[in-house]
Amino acid sequence: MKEIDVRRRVLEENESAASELRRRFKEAGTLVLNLISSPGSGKTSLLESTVVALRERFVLAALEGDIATERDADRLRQLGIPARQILTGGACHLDARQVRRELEDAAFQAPDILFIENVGNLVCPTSYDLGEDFKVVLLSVTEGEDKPFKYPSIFSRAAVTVITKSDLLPYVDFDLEAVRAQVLALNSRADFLVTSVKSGEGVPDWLALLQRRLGGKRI
Ligand SMILES: Nc1nc2c(ncn2[C@@H]2O[C@H](COP(=O)(O)OP(=O)(O)O)[C@@H](O)[C@H]2O)c(=O)[nH]1
Ligand SMILES: [Mg+2]
Repeated sequence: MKEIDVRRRVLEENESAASELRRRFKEAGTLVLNLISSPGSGKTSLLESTVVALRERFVLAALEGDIATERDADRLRQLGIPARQILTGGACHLDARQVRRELEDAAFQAPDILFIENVGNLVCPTSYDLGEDFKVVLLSVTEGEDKPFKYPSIFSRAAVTVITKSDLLPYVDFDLEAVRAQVLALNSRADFLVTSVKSGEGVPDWLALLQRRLGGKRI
C-alpha cells in the first residue's frame, strides 16, 4: 500500500513539473519530442540525420538521457547544435524535473525543436511525461515483429512509430505489415514511418512530419 502511495506521489509531482514545462514550451513556440526505444534502435542516428537536414532552417537543441557517458550529446554537439547529457545514475527514464533543470541554460529555452532522447528501454519512460508535444517510439527491424503487442503501453501512447534500419529488412524476418497492424490496433491514429538512415528511406517523410507538427504548434 505504502509503495503504491509513494509511486503515485512521484508521478503526481512529475505531472505538475511536466505541465509547467508544457506551458513554457507553448509560450516559446518550441516543438518538443520525447524519443523512446530499446538501446541501439537508432535514436541518436535518426537525430543526427535530422540535425544535418534541418539545422540551417531551424534552431535545434537536444537533451540526451543515459545511465552513463556523454557519448550521445557529443555526437550531436559535433553537428553544431546545443546538446546536453542528462545522466540518470541508474534510473531507467528521464523525469520532468531533470528537463526543467536544463532550461536554466538559455540555449534550451526557446529552440524551434527540442529533441529529448530518453534512456533506452520500452518500459519506464512510458509513464513519465516530460512536457513533450508527443512521444516517438522507435523499433528497429532486428528487434522482432512481436514487440508492439509485447510493450503495448508505449506503442499506444506514442503519436508516432518509427521503424528503423529498413535497409536490413532483406536479412531478417520482420513482417512490416504485421507490425503496422499491431501498432494501429493499439493506436488507430498513430503515424507509422519506415526509415533507414543508411539508405535514406523514409527520412524525408520524418522531416515533413516534424515541419508539419511545428507549423501546427505555431498557428
Ligand atoms: N544498418 C543500419 N544501422 C543503423 C541504422 N540506424 C542506426 N544504426 C546502427 O545502430 C547502432 C545503434 O544506433 P544508435 O543511433 O546509437 O542507437 P540508440 O541507442 O537508439 O541511440 C549503431 O551502430 C548505428 O550505426 C540504420 O538505419 N541502418
Ligand atoms: Mg542514443
